[in-house]
Amino acid sequence: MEKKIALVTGATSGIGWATSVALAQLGYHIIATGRRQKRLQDLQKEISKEGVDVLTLNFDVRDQVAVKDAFSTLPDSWRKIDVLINNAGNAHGLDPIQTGSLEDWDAMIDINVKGLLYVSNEVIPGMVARNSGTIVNIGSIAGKEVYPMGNVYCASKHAVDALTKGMRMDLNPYGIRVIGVHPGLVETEFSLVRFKGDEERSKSVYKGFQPLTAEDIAETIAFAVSRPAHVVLADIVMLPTAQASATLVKKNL
Ligand code: NDP
Ligand code: 8X3
Repeated sequence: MEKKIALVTGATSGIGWATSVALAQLGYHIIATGRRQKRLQDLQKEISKEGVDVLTLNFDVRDQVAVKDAFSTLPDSWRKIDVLINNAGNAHGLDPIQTGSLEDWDAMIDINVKGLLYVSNEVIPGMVARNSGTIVNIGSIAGKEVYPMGNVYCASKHAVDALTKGMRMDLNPYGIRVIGVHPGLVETEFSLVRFKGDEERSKSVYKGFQPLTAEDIAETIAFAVSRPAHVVLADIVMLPTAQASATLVKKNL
């Protein structure tokens, strides 16, 4: 088989880690990216068991220069990226708009929106030149609905949804598939980051019902990516059965 390469951002944890493993199991060679170098090394060890090659790139998606520099180090044999998983992202805080922190707002807009664009900007020209490729943008139920105190996080994920649709239109002439995956509640490090390391508060988000796992999402991404070239699963909203909307979750507490 011709070498197929998938690049996953935010591969050091949660959905990105599980997706890197799932795509390796499909035979993709993996470019795993994130800020935590030790985690990237651990992932590299785990994925190597699947018999594929793994290359790690250590950069902060907020840093435009660092993104460019990281891509410039890619050896020629790793430049033909077939699949891009734009996954890096987080919520920072859960506060009403009147008391929200500017630092949190900057983080969410810079990482979830601008970071996704910086990475896409490095990968899309190659896909266009080759008239092929698959891009998966990880949005959220927060990109389909707004919930109290979700304000800026929801705005950032609505932007991801808009960019997904825009990419699908602009890249349509080149046969590039663009897929939006919009999960509801998935138990990862997401809430730990949102609540700034408060483990108790973070665990309470997932109490009383069965949340999705990172592997549930990864399995769906792998399924979408592995459809025949003429099929695009354009817009996937994936919720735990206990969740009916962004705010309606059946909990047995
Ligand atoms: P995690 O916190 O477990 O993972 C987030 C990943 O993003 C980490 O690998 C982290 O890597 C990376 N990341 C964060 N900030 C940066 C940055 N500045 N530069 C580079 N990488 C960064 O959360 P999830 O796996 O749950 O989140 C993955 C995606 O899924 C996000 O886009 C999130 O918004 C979305 N999502 C999550 C849901 C959930 O309920 N968990 C539901 C819907 C969507 P590192 O810190 O090493 O840089
Ligand atoms: C993560 C899901 O509902 O916590 O995007 O915002 S939610």
